[in-house]
Amino acid sequence: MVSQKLSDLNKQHGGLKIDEVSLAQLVGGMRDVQCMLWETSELDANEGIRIRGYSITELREKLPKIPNGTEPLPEALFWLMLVDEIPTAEEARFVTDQWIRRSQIPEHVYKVIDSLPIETHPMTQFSIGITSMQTQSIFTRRHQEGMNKNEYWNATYEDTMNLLAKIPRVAAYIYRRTYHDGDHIKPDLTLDWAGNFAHMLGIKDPDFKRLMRLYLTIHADHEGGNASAHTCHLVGSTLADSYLSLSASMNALAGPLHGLANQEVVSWIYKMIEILGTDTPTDEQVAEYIKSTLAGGRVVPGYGHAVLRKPDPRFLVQKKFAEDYNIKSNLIDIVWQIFRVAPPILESTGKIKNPWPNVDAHSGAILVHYGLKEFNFYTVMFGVSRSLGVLAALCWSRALGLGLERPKSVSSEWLGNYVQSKTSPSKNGKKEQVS
Ligand code: NMX
Ligand code: MLT
Repeated sequence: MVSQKLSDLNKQHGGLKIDEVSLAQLVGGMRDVQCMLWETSELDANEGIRIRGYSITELREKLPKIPNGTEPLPEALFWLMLVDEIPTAEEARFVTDQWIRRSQIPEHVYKVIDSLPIETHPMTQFSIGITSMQTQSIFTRRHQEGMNKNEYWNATYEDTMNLLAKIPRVAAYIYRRTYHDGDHIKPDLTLDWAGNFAHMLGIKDPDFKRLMRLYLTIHADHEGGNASAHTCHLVGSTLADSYLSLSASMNALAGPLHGLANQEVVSWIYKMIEILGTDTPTDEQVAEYIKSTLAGGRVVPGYGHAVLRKPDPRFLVQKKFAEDYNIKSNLIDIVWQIFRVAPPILESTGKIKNPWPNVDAHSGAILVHYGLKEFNFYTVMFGVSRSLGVLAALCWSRALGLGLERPKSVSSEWLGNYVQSKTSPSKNGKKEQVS
């Protein structure tokens, strides 16, 4: 068993050093420091994400689909993350059925969301909606009843399954409330998880259901260090249940340097179109716009990454989807034009480590094509998908019995003193060097 193996490793080799931390890493957001366990995926700087060993291209190809379907089922990805095996079509169907059965939302959740001003950002509504469902937590109830720690995994699994079943409904409710005068669409219980989400959003094109299957698969997991995953892990490590851990995770995703970038990309492009007065700009005009963004001390949204050093395969697979489904629009052309024009400009700054697009550079333009134009909602869609990865990982953290996360912090004064102690002459007259 994985948990036994881990505990044996820890007992026998607990003192083994697996990484070091430099001062720059401490100050600079802990890039690359290997200090957390995450079972479901691993990120390679050049190859991109592998979920249980499978690349984005392999997932698109190998995961089960609906009968005669073309895109992977996110249900199947969830099974893969949890079980470490690609499920059969029947096994994926089992997950779909479970989520249909568990999808009823308590009435008070709608009331909580409806009590918020209509202009409340959809991510805020989403986070509050998830928190308000915490009344349903099996883990928290059983913990109060004195649950044995060996049962934590099971209670977390039940909460996770209940929560994932409900997430698309909450998200669609927020969308229809905010942008369609509360004209809600009943779920279609014959559909798969992503297909039903597309249906409840109210976009009728059958290809949009296909897009949602792919979209909800590719945004699900990006190893453990990204802010939404790490937040879920940290909050979960206090034995907060799946609901509390996920809503915290969604608050991290709502930041502009993280998931909100998908919203920012589209609004940034629209601003360019407005300034230039054309949606067919020349390369020179796009280049000028990028340079003016940089000169204004702002980031170019959708570009750069804390780990990746090549174009994000999640960007490339969305480009491929647009090509496969023959999706054409001026906005998509601009996204591809920026892909051509931006990297050399970003590279020429000499400081941006990755001049290539990330997942968020492409997603919005395809959504606009299908009529989902309200870009403030885009991060909620990312969040629906990210729920799969962070909650699968939370189940694993419980199964492995991982403890409270609590790193050591130091002050800048401590750091200054430490540097001095390592670099100033010691008693024997020699300088100690920091390695
Ligand atoms: N535009 C302008 N400047 C950038 C960009 C960019 N796209 N990317 C990095 N830089 C700057 C960065 O701000 C930093 O500047 P300074 O030294 O003045 O503080 C410098 O380049 C070095 O940063 P890196 O080490 O290359 O990147 P880091 O790991 O610090 O940050 C991101 C990673 C993703 C936060 C950064 O690339 C960024 O802000 N990108 C734009 C926002 C975005 O697309 N976020 C979405 C990420 C994916 N997701 O979904 O979460
Ligand atoms: C993600 O999907 O979480 C983003 O690409 C950010 C990251 O991995 O750091």
